[in-house]
Amino acid sequence: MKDCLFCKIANKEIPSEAVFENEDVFAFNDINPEAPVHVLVIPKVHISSLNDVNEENSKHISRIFEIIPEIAKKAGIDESGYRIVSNCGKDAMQTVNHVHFHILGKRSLQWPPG
Ligand code: DGP
Repeated sequence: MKDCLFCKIANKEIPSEAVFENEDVFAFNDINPEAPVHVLVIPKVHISSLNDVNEENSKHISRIFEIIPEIAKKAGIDESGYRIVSNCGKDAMQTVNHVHFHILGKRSLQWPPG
């Protein structure tokens, strides 16, 4: 999608610190890390939010979950643990309208989130 920040990051029009890439998925370090490990994982195709996941595009989301263990292992958080977050919409404070999954780790995380 033309004016989408994360489409531009996935297309390398905007630089990022990439940590993983395959034909469907791009993962990069969050610009404002909330934990020592804070990676964002996105589908390369534009899907605005979790509300727009459907039977046709859900394979791009499942690809993300196939590679999360690999990213976690590479980041050294597979054994200590980590949290996956996807903010959807206003109340959850989604700020970028391209579905993304935060991987947060390497510190003790609180529950419930604010
Ligand atoms: P959310 O609030 O769930 O929509 O999270 C969006 C995240 O995206 C937020 O943690 C900051 C991150 N972010 C925003 N702009 C950029 C950027 O240009 N580069 C990178 N690497 N991360 C960004």
